[in-house]
Amino acid sequence: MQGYKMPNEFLWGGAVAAHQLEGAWNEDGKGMSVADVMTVGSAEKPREITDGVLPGKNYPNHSAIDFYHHYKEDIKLFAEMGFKAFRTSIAWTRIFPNGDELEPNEKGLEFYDKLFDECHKYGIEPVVTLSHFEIPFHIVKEYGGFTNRKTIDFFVRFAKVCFDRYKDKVKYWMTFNEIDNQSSFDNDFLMATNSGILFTPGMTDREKEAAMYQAAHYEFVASALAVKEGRKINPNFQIGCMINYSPVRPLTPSSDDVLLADKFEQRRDFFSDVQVNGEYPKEVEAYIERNGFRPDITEEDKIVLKEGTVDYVGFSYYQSTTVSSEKVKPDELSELSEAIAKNPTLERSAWGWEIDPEGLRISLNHLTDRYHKPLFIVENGLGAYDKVEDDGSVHDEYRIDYLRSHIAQMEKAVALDGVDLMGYLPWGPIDLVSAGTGQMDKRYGFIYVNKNDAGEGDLSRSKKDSFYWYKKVIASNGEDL
Ligand code: P53
Repeated sequence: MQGYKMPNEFLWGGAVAAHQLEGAWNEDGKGMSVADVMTVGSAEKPREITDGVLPGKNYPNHSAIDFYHHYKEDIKLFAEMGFKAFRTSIAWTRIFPNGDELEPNEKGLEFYDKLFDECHKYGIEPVVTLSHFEIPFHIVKEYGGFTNRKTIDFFVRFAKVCFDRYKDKVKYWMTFNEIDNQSSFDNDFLMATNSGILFTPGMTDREKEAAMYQAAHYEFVASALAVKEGRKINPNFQIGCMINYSPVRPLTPSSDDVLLADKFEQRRDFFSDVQVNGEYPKEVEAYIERNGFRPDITEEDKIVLKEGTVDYVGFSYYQSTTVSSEKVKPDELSELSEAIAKNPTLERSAWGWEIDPEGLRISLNHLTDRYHKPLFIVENGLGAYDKVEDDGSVHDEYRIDYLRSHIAQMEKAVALDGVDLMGYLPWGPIDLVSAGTGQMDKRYGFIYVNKNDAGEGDLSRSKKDSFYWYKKVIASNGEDL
């Protein structure tokens, strides 16, 4: 398929997160993170979050794909595909094992020195997320995660240490991964991963929602303070926010459905609104007030938010969202997922995620209109079951189809709609542990890793058909799809 050429400096590559591929969960002084207490689940069964690491449970992130010891081999494969950029995160617990120490763990810092050096060896630009679902479990247990103002200081200390150490190796940063996921505040997994919150049994929805607005506020302040510190350390840093973007549409043309879609969007975009504009949007301010949530927001916080706005908007795109006022009336919207209806025009993945390539072009246009900032697609992709043939090959044409159709829409947004896009980093260029289900068999990779949900396999790496296809896309700078 014929595509449009992207600008010369366009960052083609891929994206991962430390806890989903590194393994080595307790090596070289690493502490226990919230990801280390999550068991394996499936499309039907949610992951269990246990109280510490318990015997007899399967915790897939503990060993993952052992990138900690395989990173040289893996980066070499990324280089072979022609990657210009590689997004990963720094595991907070490698640097501050408990989170509240004053001094960092040197061994942890050394690992990322080696990793970033390895990237630069091939001219690959690291793109780094500071907090990607990896908050230290000690902060969760002892401080209540981000419901506690003290956690701001722990995060900012961590951010400063990373900025200082890697100031000449990393230019592109993001503060909190998919900070807006917590808008689904009754989802235990998303609250634990976003904000380090474990709800006590019997907590009401109102209490959960109040906790979410408090935690989100402290994350905004932590993010803004980090941005300010980062600029002092290296004025050339580009520091972005990171949201899980999903354009919202009404199921029918009724005014109630349209208003509901608008309310949904306002409540969901609130997170990036604050990080880009440095202030709360009117609708959410009114909503918080009307519901009496009373988060602790000081005058000093407001100044910090204004001073620490982000340089770009990083986002993941997997699917669009369709809402119906048959599910919830616009004025009664609180937990967002309650409003979601199935879109009858779209196909779904084996995990029920709706496939909507045009939604990516719509997203790029919406975000440009809303924020007037450079955008960066830092996740996109299809989780699928792969079949390994007798000769070891994987014919993943479904993955190629998904990515091709999305890239084609992305290219239209750049070439026809004038969107300022920094790059495209599809999720999981190498198979890794799924965040949502903990599975290995929910695969995104161009590179197959021999390991399954039960943890069996020799971890050997091999190239899928999509590997050769993506290599060609990058070599042609997007023209040859
Ligand atoms: P998995 C929920 C909804 C959308 C994206 O997801 C999400 C999640 C959390 O599962 O996560 C992002 O692995 C996230 C990655 C994650 C990826 O999407 O559940 O930033 O860590 O792996 C894909 O299929």
